[in-house]
Amino acid sequence: MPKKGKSAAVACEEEDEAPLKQRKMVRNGVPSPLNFDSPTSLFQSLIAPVGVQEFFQEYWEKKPLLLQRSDSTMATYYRSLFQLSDLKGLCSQGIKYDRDIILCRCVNGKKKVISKQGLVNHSQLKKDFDQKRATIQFHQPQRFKDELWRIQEQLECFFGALVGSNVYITPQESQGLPPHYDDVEVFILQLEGEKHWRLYQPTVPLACEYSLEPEERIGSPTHDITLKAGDLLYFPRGIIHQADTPTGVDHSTHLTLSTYQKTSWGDFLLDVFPSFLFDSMKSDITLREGLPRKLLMDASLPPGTAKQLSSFMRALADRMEQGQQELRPTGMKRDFVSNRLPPYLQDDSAIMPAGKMPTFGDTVCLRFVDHILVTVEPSEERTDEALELVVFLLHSLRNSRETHMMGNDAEEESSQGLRFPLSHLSALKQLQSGERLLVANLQLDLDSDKLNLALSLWSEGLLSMVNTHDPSAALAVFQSPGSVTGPWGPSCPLRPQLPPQPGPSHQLAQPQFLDAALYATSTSQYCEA
Ligand SMILES: O=C(O)CCC(=O)C(=O)O
Ligand SMILES: [Mn+2]
Repeated sequence: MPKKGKSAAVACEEEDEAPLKQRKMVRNGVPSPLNFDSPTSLFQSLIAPVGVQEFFQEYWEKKPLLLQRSDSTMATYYRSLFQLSDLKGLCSQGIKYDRDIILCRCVNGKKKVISKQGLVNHSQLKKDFDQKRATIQFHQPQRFKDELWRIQEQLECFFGALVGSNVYITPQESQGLPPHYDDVEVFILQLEGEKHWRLYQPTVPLACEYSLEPEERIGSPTHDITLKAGDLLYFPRGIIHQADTPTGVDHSTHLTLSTYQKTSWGDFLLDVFPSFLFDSMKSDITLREGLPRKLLMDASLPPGTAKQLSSFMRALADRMEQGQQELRPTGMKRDFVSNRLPPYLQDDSAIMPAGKMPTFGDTVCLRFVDHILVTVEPSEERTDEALELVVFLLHSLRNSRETHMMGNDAEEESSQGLRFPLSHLSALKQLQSGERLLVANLQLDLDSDKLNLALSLWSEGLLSMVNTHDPSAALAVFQSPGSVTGPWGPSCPLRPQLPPQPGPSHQLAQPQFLDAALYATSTSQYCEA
């Protein structure tokens, strides 16, 4: 989300996007010690007094960081994020076992799931909590709690990766989960009461899968810590851990923020390599030569196969290094953009087209720049002879907050975005860099393309006008060679007739007035929760 107070080249701010009041106060009146001015300032305030640079140098993916605050403002704020007493209201909203809540308890080193089905009844939940001393694991509370939505949305901008969360509420003298490690980087925020944590040396550093680890394999703890309300603990994926609520503490509530699941170099390579190889086959005949006859029928591969493959790989590596071929991490990009939280906004109208339609003389810039990704992908109309590439501008403006991180594959339902010919890539990069520029100065050959691009982005709610119309710029375009009649002249197929009607919330205001002349076609039907 664009922010106020940045340099003109980067910031392209609008009054309506984040009222100042919201930045300073939580809606229920609890002052926020977090700084929401930018994704970096938010992260900085989350891990203060440690600095961002120090964090990434010393701790990230390396070792745990414990921040003991003894700060009543922080404790009050953390408590406001989620507390045991919130469950009553949440139960009345129709939360379900399994999907939203799991009840579990660690007994003799084993996880016992106290399974229930259907809707959660608050008095039953309370009974299981008090009498069975079950831990309540609440999934993805940012779906219900605005302040968590606000925090996680900013963290997703900061990391450029999905950020999920779980709340764990554990009664006195109880433990919910046996020793295990997770496949995510975690930030544990102690919201209520106290929790005793033991951390152990990883058996699989930077693990890429969740796993239980039997007590006899974990050795003695490297860290033995008690978190109090307002404290924060970070540890990398793979660190073995277990936690219990000590005697004398009524209950513990903590929030686990998690990120960087499947965001490793290996995952990136898995994403880019198939398309890279596919593209290379177009130009390298040796990759298209046939396998030895019946190779697949042998129980083991013939000698020399691995050598042959490794020589292909070396040639591919050289090719990659020369940089002639674009690397396309399309799967990861699409997964992120289509599953992340939408911008934190109180009012859906903020994502509707803003102000009047742009013209050549307008200075414009992208809105919600942190929520926009550009991908280069093969056109669906690809042929064997030539690989036609197209550009997609994908965004998360209309993603569903209600299903965030709930495992529904949003991408299948909607590949949100606008599709452009490859010739539009430079202009899109220009805009994506945060630059404010005249529509007339977009890096495209044809004036009609410049205007089409501006109009399609504006219709999608992604473009805002920075200044009032500049008639001299418009005149310059009217008079430029190749522009015979001007943008709205009689021969222009793009002449606007009606401004688009904003649809109901979560629906795209279709740029119907652009009809067939518009290259950009929305591929999105938008997620309806
Ligand atoms: O509270 C617990 O029992 C464990 C919580 C946990 O494993 C986590 O937050 O990752
Ligand atoms: Mn865990």
